Amino acid sequence: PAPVPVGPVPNARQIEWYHREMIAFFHFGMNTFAEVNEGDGSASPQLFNPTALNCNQWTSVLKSAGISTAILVAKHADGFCNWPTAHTNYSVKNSPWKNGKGDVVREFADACKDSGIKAGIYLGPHDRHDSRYGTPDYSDYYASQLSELLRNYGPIWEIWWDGAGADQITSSFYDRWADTVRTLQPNCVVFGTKNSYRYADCRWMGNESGLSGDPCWSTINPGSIRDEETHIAQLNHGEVAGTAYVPAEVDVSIRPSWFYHREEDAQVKSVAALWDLYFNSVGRNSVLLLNFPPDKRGLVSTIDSARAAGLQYLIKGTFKTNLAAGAVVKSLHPRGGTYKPANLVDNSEQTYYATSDNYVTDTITVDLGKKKTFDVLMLQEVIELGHRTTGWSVDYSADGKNWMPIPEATGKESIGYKWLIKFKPVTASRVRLRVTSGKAGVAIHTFGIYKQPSLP
Ligand code: OTN
Repeated sequence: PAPVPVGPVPNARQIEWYHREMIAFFHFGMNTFAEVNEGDGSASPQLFNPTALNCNQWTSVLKSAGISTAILVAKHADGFCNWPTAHTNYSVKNSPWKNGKGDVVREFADACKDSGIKAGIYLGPHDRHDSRYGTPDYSDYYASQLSELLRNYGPIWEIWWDGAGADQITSSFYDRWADTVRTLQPNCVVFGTKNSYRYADCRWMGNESGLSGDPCWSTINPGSIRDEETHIAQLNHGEVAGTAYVPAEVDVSIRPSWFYHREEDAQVKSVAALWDLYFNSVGRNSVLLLNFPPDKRGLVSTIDSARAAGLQYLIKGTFKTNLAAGAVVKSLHPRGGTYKPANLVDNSEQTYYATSDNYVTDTITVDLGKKKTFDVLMLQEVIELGHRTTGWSVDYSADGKNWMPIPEATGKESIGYKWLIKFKPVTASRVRLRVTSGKAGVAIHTFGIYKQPSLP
């Protein structure tokens, strides 16, 4: 029989979300033209006038970056709406762009649809323009806008409820708004913060620098999301005994700021920095939400797109070949049946290795048949069965007798959807995974070792 799940487990939205691995964020709006990061809501709609907006260019950047999901800021805290909403005059319809006939959300949604990219929406709960902010009338206003966006632009894959400045938005606001989301778009993932904690499919991870915790559990106590100021460490690491399954989404910008500023053209993250970022987010059981701020033309800078393509080159080049594929794998406590040790290296997520129910620890030895050099390690648990393993280390051997630890892969705790580690290249004919503690028997579908290509 199959192993029984332990603790909180992901819902269908979360399982799909994890598999996206990387999401693009597009911060574009009045702030792009006012050249600020958080406008106070007083900038004139006359300022909004992209000269060459082309969302197909945005999606082509994502294609070369291997990113298949994107979230657009429809309204940031300055309150300016990127679509011609019926519910305020503070929008593109009063701008000179396309004589007020333009709709950034439409162009974004259409470009995503045409390129097979899933589209999500950031609709800022905080609003510094609308005088109703924080009142029951604001709840109506926001709900109406949410309905417009969720009814008229096709499938919306994720809704982003930024907690910034949103403390006046109580849980009753979110009860209503979540009802709108669930009714109109049942499959929509919710990024929840503060008082929207009850609806969160994914959580903020506690900083905007792209650094998830080690360990990073998908489980957390909901109160840690609600009371984020005093629970930054819990957001960053998750909580191994947390009562809810709310994994971390890592929001970080490819530039210092969320919105475009020409002065930052020299500060776009390097490919090497993005590679570290990838390991510190995707490689730590989290999803990376990487921001590309389009400029005043309405285009993503070629600097940003080249760096993102460089990251994809490294991802593809590294993970194309699991050097453990086809190796002979043996373990101390196999469950038997279809849960074979060899499933760890068969490049399939459908099959997995499991221990017998009597064991939460194990030693799994991978015989590569000959010496191989590698500098990256990947582990993937069967997330549908909950977080199981809570302690693990990886060692290698060049002769099959003497085992050497990989220091970076020693004394690790969480695994989850994906755990990646990079280290100085080692050459070995055998590698072993020692599972030293767990909440339940091992259930891992992938053990991978890889060699990084050199930086592009
Ligand atoms: O000044 N801030 O609002 C701020 C500065 C640095 C890091 C975070 C924040 S706000 C924070 O943003 C998160 C997304 O990055 C989440 O939405 C949190 O709920 C919010 O409080």
